[in-house]
Amino acid sequence: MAEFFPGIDKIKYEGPESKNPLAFKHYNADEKVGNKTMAQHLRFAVCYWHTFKGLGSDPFGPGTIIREYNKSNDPMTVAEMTMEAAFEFFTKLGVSFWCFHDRDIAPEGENLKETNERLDKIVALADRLQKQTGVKLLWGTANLFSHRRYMAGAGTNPSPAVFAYAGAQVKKALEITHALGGAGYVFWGGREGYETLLNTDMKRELDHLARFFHMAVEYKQKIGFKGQFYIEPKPKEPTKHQYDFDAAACYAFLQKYGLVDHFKMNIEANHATLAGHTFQHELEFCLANDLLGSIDANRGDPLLGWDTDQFPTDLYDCVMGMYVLLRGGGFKTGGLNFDAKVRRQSVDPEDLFHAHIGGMDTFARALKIAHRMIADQTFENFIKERYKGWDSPFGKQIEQGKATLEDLEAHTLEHGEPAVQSGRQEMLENLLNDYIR
Ligand code: XLS
Ligand code: NI
Ligand code: NI
Repeated sequence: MAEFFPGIDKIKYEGPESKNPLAFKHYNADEKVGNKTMAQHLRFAVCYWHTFKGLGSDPFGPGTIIREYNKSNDPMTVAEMTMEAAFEFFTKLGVSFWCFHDRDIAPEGENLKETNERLDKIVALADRLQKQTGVKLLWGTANLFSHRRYMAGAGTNPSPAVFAYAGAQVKKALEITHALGGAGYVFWGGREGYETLLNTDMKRELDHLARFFHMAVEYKQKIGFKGQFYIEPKPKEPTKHQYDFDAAACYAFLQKYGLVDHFKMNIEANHATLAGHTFQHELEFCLANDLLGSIDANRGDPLLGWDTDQFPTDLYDCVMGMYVLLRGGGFKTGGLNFDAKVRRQSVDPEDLFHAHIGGMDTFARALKIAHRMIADQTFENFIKERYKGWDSPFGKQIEQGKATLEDLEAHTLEHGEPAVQSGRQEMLENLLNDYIR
């Protein structure tokens, strides 16, 4: 088999003192943090689309990156070489999982039948490589946003014919995810949104999207696919108004349409910031509502207002993310998928390794820090103390729904002006910085 990343060996852990850029300084797969190894906690996944199909194009110019595995005029040969390169990369990097869209791994044919035959061929190769290497599928998904037929959405398209095409595509994507033993399946609403209400029936589109999800749930059950379904919120891009704006909007949608038992969230850091939230906020909302599922690890740029999908290197943000995740008991079916791309000038294959090593090291540090924060209960104890009034008989009465507005009035008349207490934000921020060393 050809080697696509020659000169790069399996990436090793060399410890924080190492100066080798192609070694881990913090991620030590088998090292235990609490009762799980780092690998078990973090469940890193490499995404197929940015890492192997992304070539650095932007709105101002085509790709800048030339890869060996693209050097053929036959699209199926390219697909096969890319799959081989991908598994070489996963193995050398030492990740346990990968993620893909149907259209990342195999090119579309002349019609759906030919497209599905192409998929089957590549899936057979992926299956073989998974077995050879032990790398597993974290989740699969369908690309319902690139082809022009989906320009007005897939499950929300004004045309039932497009809705049907998308359904057929999801049917196949579920089958191949199942065949590859996927631990989950993601629905990101690529173009499920709108540009102008002058041409959009919002209510009808939302009803249709719910139907679409119900059909997917039914088919999942029919074929016995046990993987977790996730919705991935994003507020804008590509459409101006995405229906899956943030975790709260998705939760409202799932509740209204009776879908809440079938989905968790896949939270992407850069989507959270696009929605005007922090990564931590989105995860905390999921924790509060039993929606924690999986994570698309990346970051935006505070000076750029779009989904820049950069590799996560901001330790502070990653600590806050891990702090929520660990408090929620960690990943079950999910993992940390690097939905991130190297910059346009990072044209060497080696840059892919630097990018992932940096992201993995950052999350390994964040894991250890968050673990210590929780072991010490520093912030939890502060919060418990701050809310302790609610544990009094009066507080309990309210929480249990046994108090009326008249009771509140009587309490206030008796006790007078409530005492105020400091929120101690600066002290807590200083304490947090003591952990992040
Ligand atoms: C795009 C999304 C996409 C999903 C999978 O912004 O992050 O990559 O993760 O369709
Ligand atoms: Ni994503
Ligand atoms: Ni994204």
